[in-house]
Formats: sequence, structure tokens, C-alpha cells
Amino acid sequence: MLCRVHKLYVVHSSHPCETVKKALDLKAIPYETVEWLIPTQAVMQRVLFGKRTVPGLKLDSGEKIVGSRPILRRLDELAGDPPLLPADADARAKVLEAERWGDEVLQPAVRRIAWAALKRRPDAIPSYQQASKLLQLPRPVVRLVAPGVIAIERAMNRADDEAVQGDLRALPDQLDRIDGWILDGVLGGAKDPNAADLQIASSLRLLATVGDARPLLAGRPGHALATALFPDFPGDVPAGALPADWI
Ligand SMILES: N[C@@H](CCC(=O)N[C@@H](CS)C(=O)NCC(=O)O)C(=O)O
Repeated sequence: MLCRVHKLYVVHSSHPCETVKKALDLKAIPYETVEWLIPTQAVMQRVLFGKRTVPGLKLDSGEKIVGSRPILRRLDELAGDPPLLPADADARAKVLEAERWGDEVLQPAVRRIAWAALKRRPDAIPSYQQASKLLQLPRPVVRLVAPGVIAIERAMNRADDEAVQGDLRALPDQLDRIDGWILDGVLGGAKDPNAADLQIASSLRLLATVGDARPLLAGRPGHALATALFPDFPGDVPAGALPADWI
């Protein structure tokens, strides 16, 4: 059966979901959002899309696409203006490589850091639900379920302490790399954001919700890009959640 409108399947405050929402908005493609309660997306997406992650897009034709990068490629086919990739072959290759790195390296690292911080401050979970379309659960219920949700997400994302310490050690070099791309015009260069801008900026914006990571971002061009593209991103884990010697 055909659905009448494109449907984007998300969890609230997910960085790759924000990437796709921004791309849809830039192209003025109308869509509806279907929001899963975290961590039920792993089951619901598997049933609907055959893969366990969000974002997933179901087009009005019934076609299904999973993953922020495949979705952005398909959106460029559906609506070319503004394009998410440069026309010039060399520039395009650089943007595609930055986008791949943003998806495969930065995105999961930021996710692990955020879950590690939330493990230590589960009371910050409701801040990530701000403006969620789902029924807002009463705080005592959230408090009760938060440790279980966090434990499941940490396990699904292999966000153990050792991995997160490695992520934090790698972060300054990764932020330098991003600022280098901005300097070279691979990121933040054009009038309209490209696919790599959207992929990387949403991760940096989620990272900026972790108070302990904010000093690492302060004053960086990457942080300015993230804030410009994603001004309203929910969530805040106050500084002091992660052990000081991890930063
Ligand atoms: N890198 C992929 C995967 C995105 C991803 O891992 N999404 C998370 C939410 S931010 C998720 O659905 N995780 C559920 C799981 O790992 O089962 C993309 O950009 O689409």
C-alpha cells in the first residue's frame, strides 16, 4: 500500500536523524516524522526496514532507505536543489570522503561519549527529550527506566569505559582535521551546506551537549559550523560527569 507522504523514522536527539531532517528541510521536501522511544528503534527498525538503526525513510512510493548517507544520496535524486554534493569531481570526492569519515568514525565516537556521560548523569536524560513528539513520560518513570535504557544503549554501541577514553584521546586530532577541512573549503565553504557539513556538524552539535567536551570545542570553526547548522539541539549533561583524567 502506498503512503501519501514521505515518512522519516527517528529517535529524538539522534545526530544522524538531525542530519537527514536538515537535508529534507533545505530541499523543502515535505515529510512526516515517526518517532521511536529509545531503545525500541533497534527492534522496530529491524521489522520495518530490515536494519536496526535510525534514520530510515519511507518514500510516498513505498520505497525504503536506511542510513543517513544513502538517504542523502536519494534526496539529491528526488530534489536536486540545493545539491548536497559539489558538481566538480575533485570537490565532490573530498566531500564524500569527509562525509564517510563523519559517519563511520566521528558519529559513533560522539554517540559513545554521550552515553558514557549519561551513564554518570542519568538525571540528564529528560533534557534530551525536549520537544519530543512522544508523550512526555513523568520524571519518576524516566528516573526509573533511565539506567536500564542507558545500559542497553551502551551495550549496543560498545560504549565501555576503555572505548570512550580512547574516543576522548582521539578527539583533539579529529577536531583539528575538521577545522582543516573548513580551512580548505571542503566543509562550510558553499552558500548551502553539503552532505559532509550536515553529517559532521550534527555530531559536533551532539558533542556540545556534553559539558565535559565543550572546552575541547570552544572557539573552533567546527563548533561555529555546528551551532550555525543546528542551533536548537536538545540535551545537556553538565560538566563533571566524566572522570577529569579522561579529558
Ligand atoms: N551510521 C548510521 C547508523 C545510525 C545509528 O547508529 N543510529 C542510532 C541512533 S543515533 C541507532 O539507531 N542505534 C540503534 C542500534 O544501534 O541498534 C547512519 O548514519 O544512519
